[in-house]
Amino acid sequence: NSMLSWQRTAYHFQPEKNWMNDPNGPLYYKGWYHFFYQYNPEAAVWGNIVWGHAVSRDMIHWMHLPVALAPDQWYDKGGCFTGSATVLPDGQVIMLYTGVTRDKVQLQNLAVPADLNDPLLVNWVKYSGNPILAPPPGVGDTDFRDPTTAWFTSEGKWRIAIGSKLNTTGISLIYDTKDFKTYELYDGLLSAVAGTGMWECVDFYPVSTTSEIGLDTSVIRPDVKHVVKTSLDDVQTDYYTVGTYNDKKVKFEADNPEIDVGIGLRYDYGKFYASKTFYDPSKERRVLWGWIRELDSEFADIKKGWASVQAIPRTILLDRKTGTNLLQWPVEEIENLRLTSNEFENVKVNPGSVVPLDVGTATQLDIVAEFEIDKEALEKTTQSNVEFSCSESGGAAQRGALGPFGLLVLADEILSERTPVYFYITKGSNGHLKTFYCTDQTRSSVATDVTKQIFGSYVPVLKDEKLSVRVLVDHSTLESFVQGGRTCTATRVYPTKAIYGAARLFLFNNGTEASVSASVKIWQMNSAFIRPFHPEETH
Ligand code: DQQ
Repeated sequence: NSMLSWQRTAYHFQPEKNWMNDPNGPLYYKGWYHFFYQYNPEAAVWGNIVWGHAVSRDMIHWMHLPVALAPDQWYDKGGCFTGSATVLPDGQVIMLYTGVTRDKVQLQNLAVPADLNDPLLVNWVKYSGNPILAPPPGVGDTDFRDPTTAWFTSEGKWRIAIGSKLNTTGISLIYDTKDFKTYELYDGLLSAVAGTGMWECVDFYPVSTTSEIGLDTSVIRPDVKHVVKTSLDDVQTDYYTVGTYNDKKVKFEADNPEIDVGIGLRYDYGKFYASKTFYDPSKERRVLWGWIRELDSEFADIKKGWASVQAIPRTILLDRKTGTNLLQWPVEEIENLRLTSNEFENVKVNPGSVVPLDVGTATQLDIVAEFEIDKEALEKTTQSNVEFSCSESGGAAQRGALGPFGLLVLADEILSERTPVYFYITKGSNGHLKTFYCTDQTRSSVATDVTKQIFGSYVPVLKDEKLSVRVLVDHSTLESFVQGGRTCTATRVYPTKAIYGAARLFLFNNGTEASVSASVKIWQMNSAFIRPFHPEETH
């Protein structure tokens, strides 16, 4: 086990051992952030699914708690699958989750805290009337899961959505309830998109069009838009769309049907799945949790004794400059882990060059970088690589006129391992510029049992904006937030040489025409305390 311990992260949430997947039921209660997650207590592979539970004051330092929900009833014998929390105005906490029977039938269930006076909500009670919902007629027994947080309707009821599919159309069913025990199926769908397959972990929430304040799930006002997110089972990818919700018609409509949920925007262009938001009333923000899976082999996971991490929770806002996409940014508390910093200003990186950034060990970093491309070269360049896409390109080794340029993270001194994270600009014959941000893992590790892809996407860059990126490096976990969080890429890398004191950081420019000027600030990051359950510590 210890042989592979360098891959363990220092400030991303992980259980002490074994398998973890989806985030479940995040909530804020009496000064504590609660985080639950799909967990196999017995092995580093998926199975025996229970709800792991941890609490935190700041979503960075954690204390593990006993398992909150385990399969001990006929309706969840096959596993306690994903679900969501609703904190009611009177303080009651409602947990809805999917139970799977021995025969794999998916049923919805209700659980509540055993003692609302316990801020840690250690013990949970399953409702005696469970299951509260079975697949309705026409819906497959194995296509009915992951209830959302409830929101309040103008008729004075609570409403939830549940993901499913009809043939190959992904759908979200709608139920109304007064007491969370009995439900009415609405005979229409919140949303449906042909060809997207099974919708897992549907999420639905409002975002403000006028301020940077996050909103409680029930807020319906003229100055909000709504977001629907779905996790597409077929491609294991989270898609969202921004649109309008009509409470009376119980209908969500995407602003742009061409980028409807499941076919347009992604939260993240790396490996980030089964995500879920919650409203944090203590800081008036909406926060997104997402699961980053392993990209090494199952054999390696078993050997190292654990699998998966959670992404750093992200604050979610509507991008009011574009109006069409969200902005995601690591919660501000992560900045409390920042230790010493190094700053490099206006470093010139010429075409075809690599520049070391001497920051010492480079395995736990928070990097903020800005790039300016030489204006003259930018103008002189004629048409260049209009058909570019990160995943279908040759990666950082493929030279264009205006890129790639960016950083080499988790690199060793001689670059036998390195993960380039970079911008790439294309230019149309009409002079139109398009910017991409990619993460190239093809040279990230000499290990052979690792999936090595090139991730990334187009990113909107508005007039007068500099190119900017924030990169979190945490051993085997890498997260990028581009242009203030317009596009993100979370992934896992498995260097064998670029570890601990041997890991280095570089700037690079593999473009052929333009030099770039880079300004970079780099913080060493402290490790988070993620510790076992000590009840006495909380009094
Ligand atoms: N994971 C859970 C399901 C969900 C899927 C089972 C998404 O409830 O649909 O572990 O990763």
